[in-house]
Amino acid sequence: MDTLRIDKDTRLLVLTGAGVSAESGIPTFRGGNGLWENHPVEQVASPEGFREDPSLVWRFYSQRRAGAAPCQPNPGHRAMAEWERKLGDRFLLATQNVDGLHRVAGNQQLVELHGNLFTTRCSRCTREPFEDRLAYPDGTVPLCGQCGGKLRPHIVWFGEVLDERNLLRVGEFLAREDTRLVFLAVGTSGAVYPAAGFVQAARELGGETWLVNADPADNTLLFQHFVRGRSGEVLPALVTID
Ligand code: BV8
Ligand code: ZN
Repeated sequence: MDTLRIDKDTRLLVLTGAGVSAESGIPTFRGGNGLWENHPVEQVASPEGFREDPSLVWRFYSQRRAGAAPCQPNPGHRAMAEWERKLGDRFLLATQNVDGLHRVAGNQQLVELHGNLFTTRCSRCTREPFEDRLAYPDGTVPLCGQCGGKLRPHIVWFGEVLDERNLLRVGEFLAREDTRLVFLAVGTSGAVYPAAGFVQAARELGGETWLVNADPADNTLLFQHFVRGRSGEVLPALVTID
């Protein structure tokens, strides 16, 4: 198997998707054919879906909270935490996952591009998003204690823009000139933007590009290296850090 060597003059940007949490027992999007109870995920994970049927959306997220709560990081998550410990500020992890397992594994230089499953905010007032691990009973739409508005998961839905600060952090790490860039994508089908566009940006900046995935992704051809396999098995041995 190819190995990815990171020397003293190199920085590493990692992008992860649902595939890295599959071995922790969290279903992927592709695995379910993009469907949840026959609803296209884009439908329940969208502002339109919430406007039309907020209790359906809360049932979707409550089920995912209940499903994800007992799950633990796998060797793939732990390998990325180890890389951060060794590389310090020459490491950044951007995830599309909302399960929070990277933080549990110990990563702190972490950008949760699409939000967090166990955080809630108000859809009306500007109160701070807050930790909320509750799985609400079917049909319940929790209301805000401050303004009475509907509460919603603090998650980036389809059709909603990502937090500018998160995109800026990734953009600044990509554009640094003090070291050589390596971009590694893991467990992602490369179907959802803007995350799926990071590899193109890395290439344009002369970065070396790697993909670790169980199957070919929609953008496999944009990567110089494709290691086919399960991230929990591949990642621990993939990277050597000088
Ligand atoms: C936005 C939170 C401004 C919700 C998510 C450009 C072109 C085309 C479309 C667009 C575009 N720009 C914007 C869009 C629209 C849209 C988009 O990309 N649509 C797609 C479907 C075409 N993007 C947006 O709406 C974004 N907002 O751009 O705002 C705007 C708005 C409108 C129009 C223009 C601009 C917001 C996107 C974020 C949406 N929220 N998640 C929730 O989780 O509930 S996205 C969600 O789906 C995930 O976070 C993730 O991003 C994506 C799923 O992809 P993956 O994580 O890759 O998972 P998947 O199951 O697909 O693949 C898993 C892979 O792992 C597989 O390949 C499998 O082989 C592999 N695997 C499995 N097991 C393992 C493994 N690999 C290794 N080891 C294993 N064990
Ligand atoms: Zn409120």
